[in-house]
Amino acid sequence: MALSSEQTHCEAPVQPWTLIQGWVKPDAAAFWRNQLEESVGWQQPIVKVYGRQHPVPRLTAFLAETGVRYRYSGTQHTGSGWPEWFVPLLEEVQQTCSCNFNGCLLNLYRHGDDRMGWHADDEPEIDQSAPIASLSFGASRDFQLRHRRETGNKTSLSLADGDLLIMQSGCQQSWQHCIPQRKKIRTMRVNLTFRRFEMPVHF
Ligand SMILES: O=C(O)CCC(=O)C(=O)O
Repeated sequence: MALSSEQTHCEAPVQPWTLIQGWVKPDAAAFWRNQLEESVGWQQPIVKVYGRQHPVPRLTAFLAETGVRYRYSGTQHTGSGWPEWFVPLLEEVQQTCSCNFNGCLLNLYRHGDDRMGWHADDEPEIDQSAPIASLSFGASRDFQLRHRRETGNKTSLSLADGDLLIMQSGCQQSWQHCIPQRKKIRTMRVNLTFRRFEMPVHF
């Protein structure tokens, strides 16, 4: 019986991401961490899980070009334009990733109890032909990935202050990721995921 190429090769799945450690230098990272903590309108959305309402275990915000729409944590968010102070950071990320990102989801983990469960950023409004760039400031946190075909096999990256992780196009279709709880961590972390959204079509 002929074996398919998948059966004959049994290769580990390719890892479609690139981690650039220290992409933002420490002084600039301290500046951005403070700026983000103070200038962003952080919120703690409430989500319904098994019929009960729970606050999500972290703070969130959404910045985007006017008109970009994104539904997360049960709520529809609409971009109202990039704040001026944010543009220099956005432009650096766009240049490194060669991608004209039009939205950014921000997460603030106040301490190690704050976390994010397993998921993929594969919602229909995200342009899956574009990369997703994840920029971290503050406390180092483990970022775990697992392939959808091998969910018992986890890869863990430590994302530290100033690190830029680029998840290439296609990553979200095959891989999931999470930020697990780490009880011993007492300091905060801010993470920005830059994304390219499809613009709504108006008739
Ligand atoms: O905080 C992180 O590094 C991950 C954020 C994330 O998974 C997301 O925004 O979808």
